Amino acid sequence: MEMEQRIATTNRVTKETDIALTLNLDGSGVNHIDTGVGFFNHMLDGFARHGLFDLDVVVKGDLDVDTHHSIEDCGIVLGETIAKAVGDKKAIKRYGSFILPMDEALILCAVDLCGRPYFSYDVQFTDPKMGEMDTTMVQEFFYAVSYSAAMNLHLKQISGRNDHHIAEACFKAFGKALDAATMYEERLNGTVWSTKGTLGT
Ligand SMILES: [Mn+2]
Repeated sequence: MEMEQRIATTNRVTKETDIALTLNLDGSGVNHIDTGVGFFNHMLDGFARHGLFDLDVVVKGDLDVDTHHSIEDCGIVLGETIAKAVGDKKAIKRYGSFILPMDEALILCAVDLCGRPYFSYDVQFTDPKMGEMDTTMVQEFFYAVSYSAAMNLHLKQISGRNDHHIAEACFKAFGKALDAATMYEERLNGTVWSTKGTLGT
């Protein structure tokens, strides 16, 4: 089957954030990420690199308040862009999962690009912050992604003690799971993999 590159861009401006994001699902992990939050940049780099997505993102947010709006809105925009990039979902595998180890941390991520948002999160952090990023924002970010992409997303911590490892394993596992779900399945011959015949809603 012919491989066309699936690229989408979203620009979103509110009183709290100004975000420009471009995602190529058929990339190689090349990325330019500037969210204004160093630890969050590091997380998105892990997502893009290990999902083999090309990702350009610039977030100008109200960091004088805190990191909340910048990270949550980036999740909304990433989810929207994923939805645009997968398009009609013809011939994609739809489901993807990965269990990603990072030293003592072990994180399970499973996604279904089914068109219905659902978010299940079972991850525990010890400290309130990782760098400038509040640990609670990991949950807020993935919730926003799952709802705006209309995907079913499960993140489950199997083990882990170090917050940096746990968070990074979540982002990398999500990259790997989403990569698996967006890959083409040739045996579908261009059809949508659903008993309903659609992966809309
Ligand atoms: Mn790291």
